[in-house]
Amino acid sequence: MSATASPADDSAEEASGLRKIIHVDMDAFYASVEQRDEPALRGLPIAVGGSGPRGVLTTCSYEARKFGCRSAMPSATARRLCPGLIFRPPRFAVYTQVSHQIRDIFLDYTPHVEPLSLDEAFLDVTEDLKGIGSAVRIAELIRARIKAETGLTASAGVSYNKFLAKLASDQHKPDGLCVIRPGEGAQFAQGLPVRRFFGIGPRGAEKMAGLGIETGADLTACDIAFLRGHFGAQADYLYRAARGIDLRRVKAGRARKSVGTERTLDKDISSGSALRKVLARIIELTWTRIEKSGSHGRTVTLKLKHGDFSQLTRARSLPSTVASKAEFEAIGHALLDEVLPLAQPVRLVGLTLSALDDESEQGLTQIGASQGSLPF
Ligand code: TTP
Ligand code: MG
Repeated sequence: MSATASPADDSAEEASGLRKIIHVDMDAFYASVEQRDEPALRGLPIAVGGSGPRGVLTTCSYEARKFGCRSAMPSATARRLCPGLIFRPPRFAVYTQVSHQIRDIFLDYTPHVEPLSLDEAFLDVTEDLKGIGSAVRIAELIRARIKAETGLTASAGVSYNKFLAKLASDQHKPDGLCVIRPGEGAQFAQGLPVRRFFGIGPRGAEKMAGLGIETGADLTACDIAFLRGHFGAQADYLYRAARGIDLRRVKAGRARKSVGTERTLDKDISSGSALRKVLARIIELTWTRIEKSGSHGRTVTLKLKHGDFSQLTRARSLPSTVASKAEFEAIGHALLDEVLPLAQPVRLVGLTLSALDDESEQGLTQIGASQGSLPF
């Protein structure tokens, strides 16, 4: 492996110049909101999510993290790790309202705000609306205002691209600020385990480990042809990221990517007729939300999660937007028919409309929009 070949548009990277990017991410977001609104919970290990036998944590307070509790962990596991764990159900309306509050704060400094979910966003402050000039100063002001106006803490990362800013915001959590300055990015990325790279999930990290790639430094030892052979479309991103380079621009107004509903079932089911009934209810709920938000989308995705948490999805994209509930319904059921009969019973059913062509400002994401028991 050598680093001779490089992605074709390397020169564009150099030509693009440095930008000032901030990534802001609220700390233990849902759990912090619950502790804010119920002071008796402050300082205690708490989780937000279903407490029943099939519940899953959406998140948990830092006090609970000391016991090993984590987002997406089954509630039963979390309770074993932390017997005193206190559960609260999620209150999405409150989280959405806080999300709007922080969005309004960001917009005071720059119009270039790209929300990634209810609690995090990228800001491009290369030019800022108040003429402050310093991204670090802006990040400090934003964190102070979030605390003053919402009573919650946020962590921020400041750097010259999105990849590094996001890594930085995670570096000194909670209530932290980290700056990766020009010239420091490559070294920072190379010192990290690859699983910390945005876009590399546990399976990706495992595959890399199999190839002897554990850290960013190991990635830089791979040439682009090798990476393309193993990682296809992701190769150029990885090649650059390991060098602290990321060409992606902050794109404003990308809050809403999909409208979807997921339901965790009381009992695992495998019968086609029972699943059709569940799907019919999900279609009703989702279509109401699609209409309420004025969304128009072209892709319908059905998701089924099995009892062992393995997942199956089927999607269909139309040349134009789904025009009616009847059409949405027909596609949803056709997707279900494609996977029947099922090899194993399912615990969760979800249906999503995506490839939206609206730029609605509601700030909902798939996570925030989930209903019933939580999806993860
Ligand atoms: P995160 O920012 O990933 O987590 P967090 O804010 O709870 O904690 P951290 O301090 O590490 O940033 O997600 C934001 C919210 O999104 C989180 O509070 C709950 C929700 N969420 C889920 O519903 N399911 C999930 O699997 C994750 C990761 C988050
Ligand atoms: Mg967060």
